[in-house]
Amino acid sequence: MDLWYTEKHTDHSGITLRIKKTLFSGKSPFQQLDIVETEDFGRMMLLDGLVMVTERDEFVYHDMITHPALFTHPAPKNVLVIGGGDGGSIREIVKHPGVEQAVLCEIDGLVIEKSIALLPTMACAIDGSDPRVTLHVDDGIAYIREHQNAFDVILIDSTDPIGPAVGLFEEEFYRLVNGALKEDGIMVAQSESPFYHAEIQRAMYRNLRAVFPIVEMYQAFIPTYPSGLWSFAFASKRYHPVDDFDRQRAASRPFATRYYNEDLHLGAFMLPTFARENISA
Ligand code: AG3
Repeated sequence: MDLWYTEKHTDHSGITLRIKKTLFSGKSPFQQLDIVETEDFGRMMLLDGLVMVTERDEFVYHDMITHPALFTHPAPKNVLVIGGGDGGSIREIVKHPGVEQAVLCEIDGLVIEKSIALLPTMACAIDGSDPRVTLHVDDGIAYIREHQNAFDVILIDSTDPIGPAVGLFEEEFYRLVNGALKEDGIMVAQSESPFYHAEIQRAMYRNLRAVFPIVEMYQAFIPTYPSGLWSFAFASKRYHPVDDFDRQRAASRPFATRYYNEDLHLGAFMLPTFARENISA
């Protein structure tokens, strides 16, 4: 059978991947979840028809949502991930030996359950094997409200601002995140494609700047996301990701990375002009 899946990025373009077979397809109270086997990108998870991760390129996203903040903060011990039910972000966080507590707060228990069953290369640290990791199946906004002044780093590993993730792009939420961070804390949030999502970026960065003194955008190449050019928002109370970066500490990291490195940490914050303009105040 000749089976292809298309995620439309606009009404007239998108990405198309050849599918070998469907491993899971079902609906949770929050969204449609599908996990399929592709020909070129390994297993792939979709939420409401949008590509969340593939086994082949998830290393880019998960290196880049985690390591820039964890190597900018001088000693991150308590780290929270909102969303990220596949476990890829937690897998990277626990590679840092100084991390004492890694909390995952994911609204959709089905995503966690099916990731543990079908995406073991990503979910390997949320399967109960690491005592530093705790899982909460809960609304991230409610969780953050109840855990003020508790974290060094908070990562917002969300889907697009439609469906359950809408509130994670609003100023009120960023205020709660700011309060949940310690006095020198850092937040990183996935911030969509500079190529396709200029309007979302403009609103998101305006909201972040209303709350955090330091707000920077950085980029990564993620082939299966809209346009391939993806971005992250770095919002910080004290440390600047370039000026306060300890290159030597990142260079002597005690684990291997396939995308992140000490040069790329700096390069990722250097933006093409059109991307800069998306977020110019
Ligand atoms: N977070 C998904 C980013 C949004 C992708 N958007 C899209 N395909 N339209 C992924 C979670 C990985 N832990």
